[in-house]
Amino acid sequence: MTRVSDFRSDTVTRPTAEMYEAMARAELGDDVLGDDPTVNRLEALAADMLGKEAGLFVTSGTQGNQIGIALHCKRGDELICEFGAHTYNNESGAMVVIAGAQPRPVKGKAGVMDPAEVESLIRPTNIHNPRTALITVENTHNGAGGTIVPLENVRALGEVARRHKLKFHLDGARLWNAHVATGISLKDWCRDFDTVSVCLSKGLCSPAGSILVGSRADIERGRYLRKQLGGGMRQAGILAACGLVSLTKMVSRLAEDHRNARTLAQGLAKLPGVTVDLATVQTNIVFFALPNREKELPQLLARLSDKGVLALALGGRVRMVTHHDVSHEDVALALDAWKSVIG
Ligand code: TLP
Repeated sequence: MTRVSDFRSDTVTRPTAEMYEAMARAELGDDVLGDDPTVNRLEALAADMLGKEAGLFVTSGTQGNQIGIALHCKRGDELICEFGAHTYNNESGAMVVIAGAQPRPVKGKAGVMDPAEVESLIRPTNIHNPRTALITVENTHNGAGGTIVPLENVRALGEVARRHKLKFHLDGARLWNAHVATGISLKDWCRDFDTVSVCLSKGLCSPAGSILVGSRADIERGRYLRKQLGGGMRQAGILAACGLVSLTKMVSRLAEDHRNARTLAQGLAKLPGVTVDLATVQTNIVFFALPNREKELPQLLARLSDKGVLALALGGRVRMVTHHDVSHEDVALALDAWKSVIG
């Protein structure tokens, strides 16, 4: 069988051997009744690591974000988010359906919004306007290429939110990568936010699951919303056992993924007709373009796949993501495959 190097996402990883063992040994209960000890441990650990009062194990990053948004926005409220945000572009319009909130996107630079611009978009109170209720940030920013939203920017946006009594939510699906790349503690990254959603299945090898953290009161209400969304899982300790391995063993190794992404990006930049903005390659995501060959992308990716390398076409560009299950050799293989496919 040909070896497959799957760079489509850091969600494609399989559970590690330690996770399979943890699943087999996990102490279980019924989490809807609140007595699954493994889920309770995971929620408490995540809350502690991120510096918040409480945590809620949810099915996915989308569910974590949407519960966060629904906690802070009433029907008809508006939230300010970055133009390329996952919550705005890739969550199937959920904020409109679930919270009933409408987005006010702001075009950022590499995913970073200008605090003055954000502040200028906050609606004055009158009967014509929707009420601005929430500012959201995505860190790292997937659509911008895994870029890090700098801490000073987070602080400045948090300041705007507080000044206008708005809530502040972080889509921290890949906050781990920002933490490892900068050395800034998770607690520091989370300090300004009311709620933070983090993923266990992106880069950290868990098969499923995310955690929403925040105040005890928000998380209590979040538990109710999770039930409404059908996210109440019973012996969820099976999954939480993997989550505990993710949080305790899998975070620091992300540095290796970052090194592999850099090698991949530098190699791609040397190929004829490939455009990569190396400045945006800050963590584990590489976006690149093949100018004037956008229409050929499906065929090029199919030929790449015949060579055992998988990548994704997103918005006219190619995205490749490094993770636990692709090695330095896979990167070399991918570069060779691209070389021959590009012709
Ligand atoms: N992102 C997926 C795709 O949906 C694009 C990926 O392969 O990167 N926030 C961010 C920043 C994300 O990148 C994702 C997943 C989510 C939230 C949603 O997580 P899930 O898929 O668990 O709902």
